Amino acid sequence: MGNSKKYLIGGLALGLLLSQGVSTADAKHDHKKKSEKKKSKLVDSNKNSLDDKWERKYKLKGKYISKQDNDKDGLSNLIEYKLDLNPKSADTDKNGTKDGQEDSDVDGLSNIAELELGLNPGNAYSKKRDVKDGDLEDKNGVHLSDKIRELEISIETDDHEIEVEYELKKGKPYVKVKDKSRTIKKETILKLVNELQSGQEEAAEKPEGTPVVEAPQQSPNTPAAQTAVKASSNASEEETVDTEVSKEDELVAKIEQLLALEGSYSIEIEIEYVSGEEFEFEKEIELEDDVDEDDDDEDDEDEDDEDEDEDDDDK
Ligand SMILES: [Ca+2]
Ligand SMILES: [Ca+2]
Ligand SMILES: [Ca+2]
Ligand SMILES: [Ca+2]
Repeated sequence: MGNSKKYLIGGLALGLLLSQGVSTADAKHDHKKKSEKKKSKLVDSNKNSLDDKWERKYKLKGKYISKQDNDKDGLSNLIEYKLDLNPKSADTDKNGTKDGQEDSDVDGLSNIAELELGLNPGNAYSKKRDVKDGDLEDKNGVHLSDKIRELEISIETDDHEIEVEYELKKGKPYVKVKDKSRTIKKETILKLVNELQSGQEEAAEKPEGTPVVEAPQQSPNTPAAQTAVKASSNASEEETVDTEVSKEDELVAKIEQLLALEGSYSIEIEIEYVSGEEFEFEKEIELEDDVDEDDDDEDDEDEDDEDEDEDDDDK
């Protein structure tokens, strides 16, 4: 079933392709059909680059609607039209990923990131014919798909608060720091982002690389080798989980070191990569010196015991 459908579509595309150049007895008929199709395909009476039919379908009116973002998903109506998305739904396919963070052309970069980087979100090879947009490198040799698009960090210590915002705007980094202790510089945040971007690559390659390194010493045809491969693939699953957990700790450690944080603090982090991948967590870091609740707990227990004794007396 699936296969025959595929062939049918393939045949149709080929037919269209041939009808453009080859002159046959049917050519005149085809041409008429084609121009009719073209006519009904794009009528743009208010010249805003949006098809009238499409505007009617989504009840969008006015010359200037192409630049508007009615569903607040980060994509203008014109981009939604070009990518065949719903301009009135922030998550067209309802998979939990907003249209802006979707990767419509599957090149490793989210739609919104491509617009920020001046690339075409509808073409996986919009810059170089043989390099996918996500595999392009920036001037520091970082793959575009590993880059951070947005980073937000909030830190609360005993005596001050820190708010950090980093964003790629038109391909350029933009940093905002609110720091009551006035010790954190924008350069520090840029350094942090650079470290996170290069660390991202290592973390992603680790789980895939491990089984390949462990397996090759034995001949792959022996049962023992097959077991070994099986075992190591199981191990890599566990490792993946471990990497996820330690990624948070690694990140906190890096931030603590770079921002020279001391004592107990709470931290909230939100990262969105250019790939559309999002990462979010919060953590409380408590120094052992600051934990003095043990005495209080013991007191509470004593009180509880007394209460129970009293109850017994009453009965
Ligand atoms: Ca939109
Ligand atoms: Ca949308
Ligand atoms: Ca979606
Ligand atoms: Ca893309």
